[in-house]
Amino acid sequence: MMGCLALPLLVGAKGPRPETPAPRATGAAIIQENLVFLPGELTVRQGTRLSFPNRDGVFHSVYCASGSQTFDLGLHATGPGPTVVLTATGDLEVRCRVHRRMRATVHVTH
Ligand SMILES: [Cu+2]
Repeated sequence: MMGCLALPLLVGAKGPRPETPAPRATGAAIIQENLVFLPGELTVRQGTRLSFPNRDGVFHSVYCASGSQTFDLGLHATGPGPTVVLTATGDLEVRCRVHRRMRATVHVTH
């Protein structure tokens, strides 16, 4: 009679271990919708490419004038939006030139 060959070969195939560090150079997004940044606060790792999709039917203009890194991504219409690579650790306050109340805080960590 044939034996059962279903051997327990799944050892070590359970996905990432808890101590596995987060991958580098990942992407993240802050969505612009209903005239706010979503999320309004975000923590990412240094090297992250941050994108700003625009889901509104109006232009937005993303910039950061102070903090650990400054940038001005300009006006952009509805669509995938501009991106920026966060090269420095620290805190950033992202704002929109068109809508002064739009603000988001980004924490960039090692
Ligand atoms: Cu805006």
